Amino acid sequence: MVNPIFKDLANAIRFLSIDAVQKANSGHPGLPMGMADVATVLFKYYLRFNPKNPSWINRDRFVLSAGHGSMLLYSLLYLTGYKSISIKDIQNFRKLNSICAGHPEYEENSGIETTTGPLGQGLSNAVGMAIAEEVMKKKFGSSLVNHKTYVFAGDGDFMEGISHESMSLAGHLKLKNLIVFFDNNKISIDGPTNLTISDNYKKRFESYGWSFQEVNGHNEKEISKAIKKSLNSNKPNLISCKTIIGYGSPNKAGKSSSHGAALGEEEVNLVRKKLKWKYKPFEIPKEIINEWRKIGEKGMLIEKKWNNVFNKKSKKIKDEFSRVVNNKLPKDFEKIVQDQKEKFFNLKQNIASRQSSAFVLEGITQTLPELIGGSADLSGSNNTNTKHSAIIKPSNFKGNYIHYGVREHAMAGVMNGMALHKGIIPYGGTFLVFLDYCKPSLRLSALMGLKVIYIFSHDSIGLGEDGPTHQPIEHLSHLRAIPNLNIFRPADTIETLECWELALKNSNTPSVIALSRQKLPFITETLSKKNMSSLGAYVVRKNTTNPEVTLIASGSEVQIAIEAFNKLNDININAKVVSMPCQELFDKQSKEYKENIIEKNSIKISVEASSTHGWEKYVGPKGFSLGMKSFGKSAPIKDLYEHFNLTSNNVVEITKRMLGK
Ligand SMILES: Cc1ncc(C[n+]2csc(CCOP(=O)(O)OP(=O)(O)O)c2C)c(N)n1
Repeated sequence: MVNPIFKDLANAIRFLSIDAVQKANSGHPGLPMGMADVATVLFKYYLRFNPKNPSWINRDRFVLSAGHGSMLLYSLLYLTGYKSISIKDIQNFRKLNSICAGHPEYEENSGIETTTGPLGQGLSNAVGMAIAEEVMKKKFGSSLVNHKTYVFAGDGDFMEGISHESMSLAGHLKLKNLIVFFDNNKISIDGPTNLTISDNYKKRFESYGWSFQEVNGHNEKEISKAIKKSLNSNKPNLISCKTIIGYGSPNKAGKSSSHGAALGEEEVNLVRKKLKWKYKPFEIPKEIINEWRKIGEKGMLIEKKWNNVFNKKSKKIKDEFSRVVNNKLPKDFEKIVQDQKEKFFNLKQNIASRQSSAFVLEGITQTLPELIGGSADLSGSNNTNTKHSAIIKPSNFKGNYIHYGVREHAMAGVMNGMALHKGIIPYGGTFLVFLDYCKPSLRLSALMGLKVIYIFSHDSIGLGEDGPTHQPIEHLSHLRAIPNLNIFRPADTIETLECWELALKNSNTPSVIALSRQKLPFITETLSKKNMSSLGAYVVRKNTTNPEVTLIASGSEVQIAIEAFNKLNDININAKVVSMPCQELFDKQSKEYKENIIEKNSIKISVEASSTHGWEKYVGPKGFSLGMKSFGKSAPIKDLYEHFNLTSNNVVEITKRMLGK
C-alpha cells in the first residue's frame, strides 16, 4: 500500500512536469511520470545532497542519462529547494535562456551535474564520476570522500554502443559506488522495444560483473529495498525498474505517445482526475512543498558534519584537497615548466611530438597528482604512460593511469565524468583518426567547458604504412569547427611543452593535442620565457621586413615550410615562416598582431598534411593551401609526402608561380 504522503510527493513531480511540457507545448512527459516514484524514494531516503550548496564535493551525484526526461530533474531541484530553479524557471521550460532547457545543461553549482540528451553519455559520465570518487577516496581517505553515483537510464541509453563500453569498463573496475536505475518501460519513440531489441538484461549485466535486481518501479518498498541492498554491494549495481511510461495518463500511459509530446489539455485534465490532483498548473500545496523542502534540508546537516571532519584535517591535507577540487595548479608548476623548457632547448632533440609529449608528462606527472591519464589500448603508441604512471586496477584505485581498453567513446565520456566530479584532470589517448569513435563525447567536453585533454597521436599521413584507414584527413578541420575547443598541433619539443602547459591552464576549454608518429626536427631558434604557442601563431623564420611570401604551417609541416624558406632564400625570394600550433588562440589575438604575423602585402601559402578546408581564412582568396584533397595511401612516409606533393620543392614552385617568377 502506497503511503499517501509518498504518493503526493511523487505526483508533485508528475504534475510540474506535465504542466511545464503542456505550457511549452514541447518536451517529454512520459519519463517523469514513469520514474517519479523511483526518484521520490531515492531523494527522500538515500541521496545525500545539499540544495544550499550544490557543489559540496562529497555529495552523491545524480545523473539523468535519459536527458529527454529533463522535467523530472528540474522538478526535483525546485521541490527540494535549489536556488537555481524557481517556479518561474519551470514555467519557462524550453524558453530562451531558461535554466530549464530542453535537455539538462550542465551549470556549475546548479544541481545539474552534467549535460545529457545524447543517449548513453550520462552513463559514461557516471562511470567517470564513480572512478573519480574512488581515486580521490584512495588519496584523501574515506572520511572525506565516500559518496555514491546514481543514474537514471532508459531503454535508449542501453541500446547505444557507449553503454556497452562504459558498463563493461565499470564491471571490470568493480565500481561498487555506481547505482544505475533502468527505466524499464519497454517503450521508445518508434513503439514497443520488442520492435528492436531482444537482449536479456539480467544476463547482459551479470556478464559485465554487475549486480542485477528487478523491482516494480511504482512500489516504494521494493525500490527502497533494492537501493539498500546496492549500498552494500561489491559490484556496480543495476536496478531494473519495471515502470509504466506516462503513468497516470488514462489514454497515453504505457504508449509511446506519452514519450515526447505534450499530453494535450484534455488529457492533462484526465490525469488530474485519475491521480486525484486538485491543484492548478504549477500550484504545489504548502504541505507537499514543505515535505520536499525538509528532504532538501537534511543535506545541510550532513554537509555540516562533513565540514567538521574536514576542518580537523591537517593544513597540508586541507590545502591540497582544496587545490585540486578548485582546479588550481600547484605553486611550483610554472617553475617546473620553465626548467623543462630550458632543458628541452639545450637538448634540441629531433623526436616525434608523441615522444616530446611523453617527456613533458614525465616532467609534470609527479607535481600533478590530479592528472589521471589513459589510452584506448594504444599506450605505447600515444606515449601516454610514463615511468611515473601507476595503473588503476579493479578494486584498487591507487594509481594515475587507466587502461581504457579499445573503448574510445567510453574513454571520452568517462573523462568528462571525471572532470565534472572535480579533483581530477583527465587526459586520454588514441589515434587522431579514431576521433570518429569518440566525437560525441568530445563535443560534450566542449559544450560543457571541461578541462579534458585529448592526446591524439599519428596525426597525419606521416604515420605511413598503416594506410588510409589510419590516416586522418578531415579530422583537424572537423575538430576546428567545434566551438570552445583548442586544437594544438605542436612542431617540436618546445611547442609540445607549451601546448601541454596551455591545456593544463585552460579551465573551461578542452584541448586536443595532435601529435606526430614521425620524428620532427627541433625548430626553436631562441629560448623564450613567454609561451609563444599561447599566441596561436608566431614567426619562426624571417630575414627581411618585407617578405614576398608568408608560409604558414603547423606541426610536422613546419619543417617543410622552413626548408622551402631556405630554398627561396637561395634564389633571392624573401619569405617568412609562421608556425601556427593553435588556430583558435591565434583567432583571439588583436588585429594588429594578426596582421603583423600574416603579412598583408605578401602572398600566403599554408602547408598542413590534412584537409585544406578552413585554411582559406588565413591565406585569403589569392592564397594557396597545400594539403590533402583525397584519402591517404599505405606506403613509407617519404614516398607518401612525395606522392602527395607535400614537399619543400613544391612550395618553392608554387611560390614562384604565384609571384610570376
Ligand atoms: C544518441 C541519441 N540518439 C537519438 C536520440 C533521440 N531520442 C531521444 S529519446 C529517444 C528514445 C529513448 O527511449 P527510452 O530511453 O525508452 O525513453 P522513454 O521512451 O522511456 O522516455 C530517442 C531515440 C537521442 N536523444 N540521442
